[in-house]
Amino acid sequence: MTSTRSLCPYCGVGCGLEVLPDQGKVRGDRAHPSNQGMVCVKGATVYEALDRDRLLYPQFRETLAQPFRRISWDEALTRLVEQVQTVRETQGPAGLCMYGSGQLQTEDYYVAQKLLKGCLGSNNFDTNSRLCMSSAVAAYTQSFGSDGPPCCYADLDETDCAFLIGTNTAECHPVLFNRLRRHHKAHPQVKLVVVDPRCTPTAAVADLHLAIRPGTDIDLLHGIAHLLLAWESVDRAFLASSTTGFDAFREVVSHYPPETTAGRCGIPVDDLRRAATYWRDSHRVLSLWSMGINQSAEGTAKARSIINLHLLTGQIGKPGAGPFSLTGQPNAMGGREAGGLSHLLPGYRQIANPEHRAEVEQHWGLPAGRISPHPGRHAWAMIEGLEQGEVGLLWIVATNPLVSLPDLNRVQRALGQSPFTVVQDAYFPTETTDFAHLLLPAGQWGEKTGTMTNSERVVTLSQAFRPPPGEARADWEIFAEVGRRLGYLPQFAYPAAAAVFAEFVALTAGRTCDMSGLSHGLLANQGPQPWPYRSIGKRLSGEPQRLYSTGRFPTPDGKARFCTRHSRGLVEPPDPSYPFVLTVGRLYGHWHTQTRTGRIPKLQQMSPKPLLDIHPRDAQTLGIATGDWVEVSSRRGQIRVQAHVTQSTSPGTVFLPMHWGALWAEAAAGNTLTHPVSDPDSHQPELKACAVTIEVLSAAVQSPQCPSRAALRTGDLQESDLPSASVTRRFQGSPVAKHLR
Ligand SMILES: Nc1nc2c(c(=O)[nH]1)N[C@H]1C(S)=C(S)[C@@H](COP(=O)(O)OP(=O)(O)OC[C@H]3O[C@@H](n4cnc5c(=O)[nH]c(N)nc54)[C@H](O)[C@@H]3O)O[C@H]1N2
Ligand SMILES: Nc1nc2c(c(=O)[nH]1)N[C@H]1C(S)=C(S)[C@@H](COP(=O)(O)OP(=O)(O)OC[C@H]3O[C@@H](n4cnc5c(=O)[nH]c(N)nc54)[C@H](O)[C@@H]3O)O[C@H]1N2
Ligand code: SF4
Ligand SMILES: [Mo]
Repeated sequence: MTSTRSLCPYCGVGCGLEVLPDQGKVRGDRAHPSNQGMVCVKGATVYEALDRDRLLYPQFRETLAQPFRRISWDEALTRLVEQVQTVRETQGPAGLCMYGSGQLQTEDYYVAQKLLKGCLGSNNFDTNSRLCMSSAVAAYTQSFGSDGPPCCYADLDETDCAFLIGTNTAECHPVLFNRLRRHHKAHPQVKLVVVDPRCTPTAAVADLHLAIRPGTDIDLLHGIAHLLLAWESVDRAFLASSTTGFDAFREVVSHYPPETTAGRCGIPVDDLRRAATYWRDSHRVLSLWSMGINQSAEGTAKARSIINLHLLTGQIGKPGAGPFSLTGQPNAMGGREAGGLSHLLPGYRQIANPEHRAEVEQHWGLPAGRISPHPGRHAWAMIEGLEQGEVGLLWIVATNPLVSLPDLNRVQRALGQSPFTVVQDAYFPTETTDFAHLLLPAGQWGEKTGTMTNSERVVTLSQAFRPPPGEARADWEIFAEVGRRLGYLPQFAYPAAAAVFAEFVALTAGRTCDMSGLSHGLLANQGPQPWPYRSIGKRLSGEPQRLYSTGRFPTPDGKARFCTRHSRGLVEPPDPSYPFVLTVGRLYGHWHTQTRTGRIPKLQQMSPKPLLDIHPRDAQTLGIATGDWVEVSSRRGQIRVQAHVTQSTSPGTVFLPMHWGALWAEAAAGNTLTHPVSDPDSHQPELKACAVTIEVLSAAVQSPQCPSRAALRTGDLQESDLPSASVTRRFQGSPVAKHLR
């Protein structure tokens, strides 16, 4: 039986998979350090989506009103290159945009940076990571002087107090949560605190659940700091040797006394005190956070306020402690390393830094001054650029923005007037392919060899085990071919992905994310490795890697910086016209816009339709029962879904899963309602909160169903095999299984 070592293409836990192509299935890779054989239901079933509704050939149409026609790769690339040239001549490089994804491999990312930022001179490369963890990047960079989560998964086994804020780890990082729960259960003194407006499966097993009002995280965190200072439970030595800005911070948190703070957060003051007591009494505190923190117009300050608590108590750089941002997508981390945001360059470098630009230009064999000194358009600025007629080419790769960007009606109008949109995806149709002029078929997981980095900085080689179907090609190969056709032959003469990786890691030498000792060969032979992994002075193998254990940070003075921002609250707080806060997030069994999970029967059956969670008290006021159709409206649009009356959400807050775009339900996309206002530092939009009103619908408008769409998505669904017995058994025994239906 042949098997191939691979990596789960879903979440940032980064579970190693062993693929058994002969049997058409996968199992957890016991040799992988990050999951040790565990997988969740998404990883276990991923194989099943490989051959469903794939985009197989390049297709083109002049206008969005026309049908697509199949064309050759040669014609597709000729048209693309012609458009690039036209835009360069008429609008300049600033008219060229690529919108990518944390689901690309590092090699894809790197070649795209070289093409856009290097050869074409356009820094307009951004990704869906802008919607995901850019606030964490900004927070680490501002507080520590560099990006990079300082912790590792072994910390989950060693902590005395896990402080989970704005993260539904049980559903979204299930294998990590199981690991944490094992430790929690085995050591009754270990505390698990969950801060979330909803009582999620994560919160359900916590020692303390703080159901704060959406958007009051900074109040809570400053309130905890206030108490720790009042109790003098701070690490004075660490404060003196390793931090700056403490006096200003103390002044800020003096405005957050317990009673006022608890009132603003909507929690009992005793619960606030208890949370602070856990911080005070625990030797090792590990904070985990994700989208409840990052997706906010003050996401950077929220994340930095978590980091503040670690600086205040010296809880960093030691086992079981530290501020740990959980990355969502499988290669969000690799994207950061490769410079995959519009203000970054490879190797955690900044566009704005002239030395960084010069280093990269030299590495790429380009003339000095080629890389523009101005950061490019971030995701939403690309939409604005389309509105203003300043974007002549939008090239969308491995993301489905017609579901995932905020204010979808506005996004549709903007894409509707795009002169030339390329969509490079593995599946067809998606909501976004409706807005494409040119479709390029991409090979996906298992069809291309490349690397990804998970939340704990472990780099894994994901090996191909089958060729791409039809005429699909690896993303990096498509970028390289375009580069060669534009005349950059030496820059894009890669014989294989291994050569791309070799060139990339050389550019990380001496940086925080130093991977200069890694290669595809080494990763294939020795398995996944965490960075830093230098070519000289090789890291100590077998030692969990933590950053900042010396108390020195990569800032000019070597000290970490306190964040001294006050809480501002939500951009769009509820008011009499729009009295509820809508929060949009995830369910265990689905992945984002369902391009894969929607095509896997077992997962479809787990969560067959979108439901709006509403608290019994609110449901009673509105006269809503479970199953009733409701219309949810914001200042930007309406959706229609069935209600699910449940205690799992707080009064005043309703929850909708993000997984149902126009292809999967008639009018249920949460982002029809959300607004695009974003954090000033990270430009991450406030996707977690907008004000809505809810109305019960009459029977006449119930259950809208469009037969063509229903057929489209169910046409080829077949009974599938269940995941392999060992995986299923392990999963059923896990805490997640017990809490998820
Ligand atoms: N099953 C599944 N797993 C996934 C994914 C998936 O699509 N499906 N996607 C992956 C990706 S890309 C990501 S980014 C991660 C996301 O992982 P998570 O961040 O864990 O998931 P979300 O459901 O987006 O949001 C987390 C929680 O934030 C809470 N929240 C909302 N507003 C606030 C607030 O103001 N304060 C606080 N403290 N909490 C708030 C919500 O109630 C929600 O429970 O998941 C990854 N894993
Ligand atoms: N309101 C609200 N909105 C949100 C969020 C939220 O919590 N609330 N979460 C945000 C976050 S954190 C994220 S990460 C985004 C996710 O949103 P998206 O990125 O839009 O969602 P996906 O469904 O993961 O889209 C990935 C696409 O890539 C394709 N694909 C898969 N593999 C490959 C490949 O190898 N190559 C190519 N070319 N294509 C491939 C898939 O078929 C799919 O179309 O949504 C964001 N939007
Ligand atoms: S926890 Fe994440 S990486 Fe692991 S199997 Fe599940 S989806 Fe894949
Ligand atoms: Mo994400």
